[in-house]
Amino acid sequence: MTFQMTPERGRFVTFEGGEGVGKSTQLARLADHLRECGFEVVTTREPGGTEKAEKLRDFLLSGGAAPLGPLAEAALFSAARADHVQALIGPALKRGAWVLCDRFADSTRAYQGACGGVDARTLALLERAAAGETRPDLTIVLDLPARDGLARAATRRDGGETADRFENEGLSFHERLRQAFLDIAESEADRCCVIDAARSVDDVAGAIRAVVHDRFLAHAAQAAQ
Ligand code: T5A
Repeated sequence: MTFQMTPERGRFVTFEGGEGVGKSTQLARLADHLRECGFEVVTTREPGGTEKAEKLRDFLLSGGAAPLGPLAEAALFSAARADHVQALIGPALKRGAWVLCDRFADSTRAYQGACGGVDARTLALLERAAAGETRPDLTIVLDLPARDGLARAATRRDGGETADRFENEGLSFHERLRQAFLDIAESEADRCCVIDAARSVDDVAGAIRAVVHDRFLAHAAQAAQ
């Protein structure tokens, strides 16, 4: 089905969750589906998405900022986010595109906040400075036991990648992380939707498509009839 209606401002959908839960896989699946529906779709990721932010990504994920502590890391993730929002996400939303982003500010709240100990008020200030009014319309939280996500991430690395700064943390860190994302989803239930990521790629993709159709496309489909 092709949808004729383009919203004045595009839709901003973020994918969140622990390591290896399937965010990149599912983001690509949803992008394909939305393009088949006739929408312009921009896919991107954090940290990264722009040339300057990708440079910060390399530094952060290689562990370069780790000795400075979680507050410095939060500030650098936020600096990358500010450029990303200003140069890529904001303009795309303004012209009516869908933006699908692999991680966003919830990752800072979970990794540097809940797991790193940076206080919520400081993170809220950083979030506001970096993203301003640009907030996700929908956040898909992919939920999977930490051990299973780490095993999936390790399988992906069989291709030759090495474990990054956060994949190297212990299992208890990743279990706290999983709970942190569930807590965020519970506290912002209007924005967030938790999806059981333990199922097959096709089943998870179907569940995400159903949420997106319910939230954004059901009205457009009726209007187009
Ligand atoms: N970070 C990020 C912060 O600390 N603070 C921040 O503010 C931000 C923005 C980013 C790191 O930075 C941290 C968090 C992260 O540690 P990254 O490389 O983007 O690093 O790492 P992740 O986001 O964790 O991405 P991963 O690639 O590890 O995991 P994904 O994207 O969740 O999983 P995906 O799709 O690559 O799948 C992993 C493997 O599982 C398979 C895939 O084929 C792949 O091999 N798979 C499945 N297998 C079975 N069943 C399914 N349903 C499957 N779905 C996927």
